[in-house]
Amino acid sequence: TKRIKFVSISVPVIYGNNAVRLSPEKRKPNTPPDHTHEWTVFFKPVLNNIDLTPLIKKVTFKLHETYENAVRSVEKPPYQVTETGWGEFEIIIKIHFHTGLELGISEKNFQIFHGLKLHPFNPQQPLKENGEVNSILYDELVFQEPTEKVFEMLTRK
Ligand code: SLL
Repeated sequence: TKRIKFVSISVPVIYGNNAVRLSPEKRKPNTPPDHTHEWTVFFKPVLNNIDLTPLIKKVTFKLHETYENAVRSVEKPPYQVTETGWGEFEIIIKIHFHTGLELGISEKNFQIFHGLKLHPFNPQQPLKENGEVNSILYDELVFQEPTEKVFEMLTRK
């Protein structure tokens, strides 16, 4: 398989979390009493017309050790995990590509460290009426000198 020299493809992605306080109505019978929030952490391409599924084998979300099965594995979109809890911690989001694809150089072990936010943290961001907190960030997946196959996957619409 040939690499396309001097070409690099950037795929814009967003990742992060939202969180809401657990109201008595939202609580399930098995929700631990010390859990105060429900949150969702996610990863996705910004553009809807970009399909990363032929490239991505799975996305793993590594939660704090206080969680059972701390490494959550998601094999197809939406790449996200919803949980309840009481504390903030760092989540490691790791994009695992299919092996045998011979991707470019830079995107191997693409890994993101996301600080889970449950409480309002940005004085510039107006508080939402429903109390929801969002911490959403932008990044780029860069495929440097992709193979022809990968180039084609990323550029067809
Ligand atoms: C802290 N650094 O000490 C943080 C750790 C851990 C959060 C927060 C619940 C886990 C569970 C949970 O929210 N853990 O009960 O399954 O503040």
